Amino acid sequence: MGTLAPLQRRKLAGRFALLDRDGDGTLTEADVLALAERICTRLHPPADLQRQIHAACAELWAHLAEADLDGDARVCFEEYALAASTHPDGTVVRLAEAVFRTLDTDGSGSLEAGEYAVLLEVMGGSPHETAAVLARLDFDGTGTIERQEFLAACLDYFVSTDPTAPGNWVFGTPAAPGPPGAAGSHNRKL
Ligand SMILES: [Ca+2]
Ligand SMILES: [Ca+2]
Ligand SMILES: [Ca+2]
Repeated sequence: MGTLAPLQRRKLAGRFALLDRDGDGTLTEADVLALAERICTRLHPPADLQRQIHAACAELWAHLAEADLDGDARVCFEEYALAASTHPDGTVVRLAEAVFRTLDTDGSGSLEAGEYAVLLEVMGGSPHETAAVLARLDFDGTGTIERQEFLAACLDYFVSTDPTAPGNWVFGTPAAPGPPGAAGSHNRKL
C-alpha cells in the first residue's frame, strides 16, 4: 500500500513508534516482548493475565514478522506500512481484554479516571490528559470507560486506518507527525 494518504501514514507512524520500544526505528521481537514486560512490571496483573498479555504480544510479533520482507528479523517502517492492514482483530481484543481487567483494579467493570491515568502513564502518555481522552472514548457518557468502549478504542488504534477515529487517543494525544525515530515519537519509549 504505497499510496497511503499522509494522514494515514501519520497514524501508522504513531502506532509504529508505540511498538518500537527501544526507538531504533525498527520493530523486533524484543520490542514487542518489552511492551508486555512493561505492562506486567508496572501493573502487576495476576498470573493468568500476565500469561494472556505475553501470549497476545507473542501473537502480535508473529503477525508483524510476516511483514519482514527482507528477512532481517526487523520490521522497518516501510515494511510495516506495506502490511498496513496490520494487526488481526482477535489478537488486539485478547491484549485489550487482559489490559482492561488489569487496569480495573476495583473490579467495577469500568475504568474510572484514576484507573485510566495509570494506563496513560505506563504507555508513555501524560496522566494529565486523562479527562481529554475519556471525553473522546466515553461514548455513552457515563464518565467512565466500559469494556466495550475500551475494546472499540483499541481496535480503532491498532486496526483502523482512519486518522480521525476516537480510538487514536486511547494512549493519549497521538504523536506529532514525523518519521519513526524523529522528534515527536520520543515520548513513547521505555
Ligand atoms: Ca526487515
Ligand atoms: Ca474500575
Ligand atoms: Ca462509558
